[in-house]
Amino acid sequence: MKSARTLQQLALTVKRSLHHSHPAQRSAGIIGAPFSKGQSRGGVETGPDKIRAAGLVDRLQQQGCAVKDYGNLTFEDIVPDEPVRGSRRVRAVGSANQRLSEAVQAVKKDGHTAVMLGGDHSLAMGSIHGHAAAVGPLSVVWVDAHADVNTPLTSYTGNLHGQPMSYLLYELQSKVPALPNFSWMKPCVSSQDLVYIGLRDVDPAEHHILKLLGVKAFSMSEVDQLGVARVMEETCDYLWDRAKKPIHLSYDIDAIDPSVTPATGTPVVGGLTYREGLYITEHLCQTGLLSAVDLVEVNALRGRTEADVHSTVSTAVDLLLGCFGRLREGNHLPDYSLPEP
Ligand SMILES: [Mn+2]
Repeated sequence: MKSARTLQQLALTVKRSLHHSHPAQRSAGIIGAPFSKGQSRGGVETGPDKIRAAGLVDRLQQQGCAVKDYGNLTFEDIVPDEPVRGSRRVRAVGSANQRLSEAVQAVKKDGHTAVMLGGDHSLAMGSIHGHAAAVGPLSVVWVDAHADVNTPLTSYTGNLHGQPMSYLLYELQSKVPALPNFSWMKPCVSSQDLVYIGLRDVDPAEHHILKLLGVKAFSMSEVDQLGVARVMEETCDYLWDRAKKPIHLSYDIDAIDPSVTPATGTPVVGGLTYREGLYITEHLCQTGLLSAVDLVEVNALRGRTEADVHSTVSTAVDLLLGCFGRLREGNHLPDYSLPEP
């Protein structure tokens, strides 16, 4: 009886300390990936510097998060880079992602939560590959208007930012042709360890793939039906049913409604509200399992006004702060003491 009570108390203490785990215990390792060749619109390569200029590093530090900024990666210009099986800039995308994968591995080995600032969403290949290479099997939470799971053979556009998940999933390997500069790339995600949130623009082939593999997806219909709190509860229940693995959050800014984040390459109406978008980050942060975050597709040249760009970039910063412990109820550092009169 006595020991049962002690155990119960211990469990309670552990639960409390988990719930109150402080952001100061986290550290962010930031990698800028100014890369835009996974799609055809210029401007997305300025994303990392725009997000930094909005004060990301200072604001993370102010909330008690240790930060190491690894700077921007540089990518070689590869010419010629003729289309392969209809896919464009394949060599540049393959080479950039190999570099990014190595950079993410280094950040993970230094013990940080990796933060990859894109750049377009083709960068998720290198980011997730590097993350998995460093820590082992992952849970992937993909927040996006699009599923980005076309194969090179199903893509309408030939843009690799619409294809990264097809290269990453074990189950699709027989459907993906060998491409130049991709020999380093090995699939590393099981379709049962992937959850989509925010989908509302899914191609027929992508929809077929999601159904064929039984991928868990909360489209905007499910967000409407269940509410974001239930979506996040079910997301974690589903992912943890097998094992509590490190979480890779791949956040495309176009998941948020274009009324809030218009400065992006492929905006789609009917997206997540600012509050829903933020809630996803708060919830994943509180799991204590968030191990890497991508924030991609911020494109300052796609905003019509300065206000468009500001709203998009500041939302991106807020999402990242949410990933590192910022709470809307307020935060204070653990050593805070009230001034004595
Ligand atoms: Mn995307």
